[in-house]
Amino acid sequence: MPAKPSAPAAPAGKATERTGAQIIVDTLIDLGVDTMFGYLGGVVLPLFDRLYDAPIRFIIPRHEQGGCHMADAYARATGKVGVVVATSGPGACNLVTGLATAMMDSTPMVALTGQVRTELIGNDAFQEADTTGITRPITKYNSIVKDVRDLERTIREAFHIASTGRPGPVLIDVPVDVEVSKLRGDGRRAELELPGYRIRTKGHARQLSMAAEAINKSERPVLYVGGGVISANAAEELRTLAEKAHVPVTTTLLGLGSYDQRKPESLDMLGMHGSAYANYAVQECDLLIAVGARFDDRVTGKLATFAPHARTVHIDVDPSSISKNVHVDIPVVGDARYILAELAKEVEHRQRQEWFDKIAEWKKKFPFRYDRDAETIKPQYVIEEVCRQTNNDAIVATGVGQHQMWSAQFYKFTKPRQFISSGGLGTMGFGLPAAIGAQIAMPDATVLDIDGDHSFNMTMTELATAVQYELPVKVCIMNNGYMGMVRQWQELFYGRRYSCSYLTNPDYARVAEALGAVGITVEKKEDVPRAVERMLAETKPCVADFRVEPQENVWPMVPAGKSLDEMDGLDILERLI
Ligand SMILES: Cc1cc2nc3c(=O)[nH]c(=O)nc-3n(C[C@H](O)[C@H](O)[C@H](O)COP(=O)(O)OP(=O)(O)OC[C@H]3O[C@@H](n4cnc5c(N)ncnc54)[C@H](O)[C@@H]3O)c2cc1C
Ligand SMILES: Cc1ncc(C[n+]2csc(CCOP(=O)(O)OP(=O)(O)O)c2C)c(N)n1
Repeated sequence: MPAKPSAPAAPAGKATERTGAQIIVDTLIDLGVDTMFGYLGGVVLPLFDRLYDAPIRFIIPRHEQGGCHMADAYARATGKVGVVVATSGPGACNLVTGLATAMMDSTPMVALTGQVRTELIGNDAFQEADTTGITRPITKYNSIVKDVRDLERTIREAFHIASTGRPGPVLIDVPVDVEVSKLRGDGRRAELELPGYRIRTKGHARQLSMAAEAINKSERPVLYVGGGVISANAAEELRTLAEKAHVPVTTTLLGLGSYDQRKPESLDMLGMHGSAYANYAVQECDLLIAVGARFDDRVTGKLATFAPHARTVHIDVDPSSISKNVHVDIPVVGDARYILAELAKEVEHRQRQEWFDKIAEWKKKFPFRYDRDAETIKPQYVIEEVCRQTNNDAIVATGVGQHQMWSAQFYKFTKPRQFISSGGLGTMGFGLPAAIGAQIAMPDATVLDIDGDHSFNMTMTELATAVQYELPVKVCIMNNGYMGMVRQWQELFYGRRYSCSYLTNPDYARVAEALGAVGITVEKKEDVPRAVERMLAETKPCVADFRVEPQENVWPMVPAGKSLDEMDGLDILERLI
């Protein structure tokens, strides 16, 4: 267990009188915060006044949801805690989707919300909402500070909780009277008060040995790797283990980038829209080594028939994740980085020729494919072209839907923190603000938002934010006119009754131009490479509207409730040879 952190001694000169708002700003700076996102309102004006000349870069979105996704993506791109601010009532309520998104995907974030005066709480005061009540189930922890003496410690606790163990969003609600009340000295600083909050990082030595022994004995092992390996910064340790023991690696949607997909051991993504070779390998393996992955139903399909021949090792920092959905034979509770490094010391190299030959056959028979000869623009083609022209090196954010799955299938990721997507909540509208947050974090990187038209519609107003802060984000809209993923389900499971899944879209290039960005419309297949080149060369935010084939489907697909090896679309993929 790591040493319990304590609040550091007060910096010199702080024995003077400070307001709550000043304490917030001083504490954030002391915690290393240099960038924040958020929106103004009456009860946070004291805080914004103190931020006016603070050495913190403040990004104002056009909607609090956008700001929350920006802070989330900033955290995903850097591993640091993302910080978002909102006013009471409507401001705080607008954070709900963003907090739930971060909670589902275990992103370290701190949200600071203003609240009405302490004595008015519960009185239906102007712009009052029960923020802690509303956000309790969608935060790792939340609290309201009613005494300025508790403010600094509570903020320090929030950062500690958000960033340790299984990361997650923490919300601190601060009534405006606490922001303006004055405190001489440092308040009730002492130790962080977190009884019951214990993180196990090292794992049990015996369990570790059992896991290593199981790997050494296995003829057909598979590493099933999730977002936990990325949050643990354990990609290097994963590579060492996989190469040393010679074990194929499949990742979840959120684990993409934790293992270089160009390597021969990579099986790409598994699950509902994962590769056939990953899904078959999981169904036939004799040992499944899950690392920082949570056996989501999009991954397992029908639980009763998931990995039926496998013993299961599960490495996870959160004990409540273990045996939650799938029985685990060898649990190892601890930090993925430490555990993978320890395991690598104990495993032996084995050739496993038969196993790798079988996988090679599946890979040859069922690669991700699409009709390259089609006359229309296939979305997969655009994504492949974007991947080629960015040398597999861009940061890719997405919305939710078919384009998200094609991004996961056709952009080959090589490093962690490169793919930023809402997996657990599946939040349409995440893409553009996420790209903005990532671009703020990584000013020199090429940052793309590969988006669906309807996902983009939800938060496209944030293009104005990208313009204001001169962020060269590139938005590639896979414009099929439909809510494509919904249309696919209606085609396959609702007798092609396309109820309400088609909407009229604006001319996105003109919308982009009106907001001060660059707009490109691409209607012909032969124009795709040049359009991508132009988009990548733009120094302003750029929206490229690719008018893609409207009826394209994502294959393979494990229909909900089916086993992982009962994939639809394999015949279609085979015919495309
Ligand atoms: C339209 C749509 C389709 C989808 N289809 C697929 C699909 O086909 N395949 C797919 O994989 N997903 C798919 N998803 C995403 C899916 O819903 C889940 O979000 C995803 O599978 C969860 O990934 P994960 O298991 O890596 O979990 P995460 O949510 O990333 O959880 C991380 C796990 O790691 C643990 N952890 C965190 N930090 C550490 C640490 N330091 N050390 C050890 N453990 C740690 C956590 O406790 C947790 O258990 C889809 C989503 C959408 C919206
Ligand atoms: C906020 C939100 N509302 C509804 C949904 C349900 N949903 C999932 S995918 C989808 C359609 C997405 O359409 P689009 O963004 O155009 O992407 P495409 O599937 O066409 O690539 C919908 C409505 C969701 N995931 N998020």
